[in-house]
Amino acid sequence: MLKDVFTILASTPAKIRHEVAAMSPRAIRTRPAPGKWAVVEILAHLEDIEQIGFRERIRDIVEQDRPTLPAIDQEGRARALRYDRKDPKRLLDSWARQRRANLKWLRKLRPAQLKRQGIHEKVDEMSAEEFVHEWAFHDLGHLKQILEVKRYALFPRIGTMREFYKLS
Ligand code: NI
Repeated sequence: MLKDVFTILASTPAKIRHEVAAMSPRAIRTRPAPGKWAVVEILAHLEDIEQIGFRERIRDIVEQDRPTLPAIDQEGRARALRYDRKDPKRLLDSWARQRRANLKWLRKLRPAQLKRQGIHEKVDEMSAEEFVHEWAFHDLGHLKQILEVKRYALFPRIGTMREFYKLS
């Protein structure tokens, strides 16, 4: 099972790179709706959260005794770090590089380490293993989100067939 999770973690950066490569620079920066992230902001989020949201939390759980894991204000970070102004190519390169290193590190964790627990500020107990699963779950959620942004962009042009579709 963990092997399948590692396969997801190893493959998402290339999948997302593939989707983004087929978009115009303008489409990458266009928000699908007010308040919803453009693709560049999703990429910046993935790159930003790779260490603080996942690797560092798992590391703290493995190295400390039931550490408290602070919640992350992702909308606040998006504004403060100007996700919208970042360069998509650099973000993808940096994220993929971090991911390779993180996977190498993850594959060395032993079962006893994965069972260890931390206390998330908002949701309470989380094991290292649960975080590894959430990491892959999070990856796929954002891959899906990027596909949705691409799908939404087509919506105004599908004519009266719009009747049959609901945008969430
Ligand atoms: Ni996210």
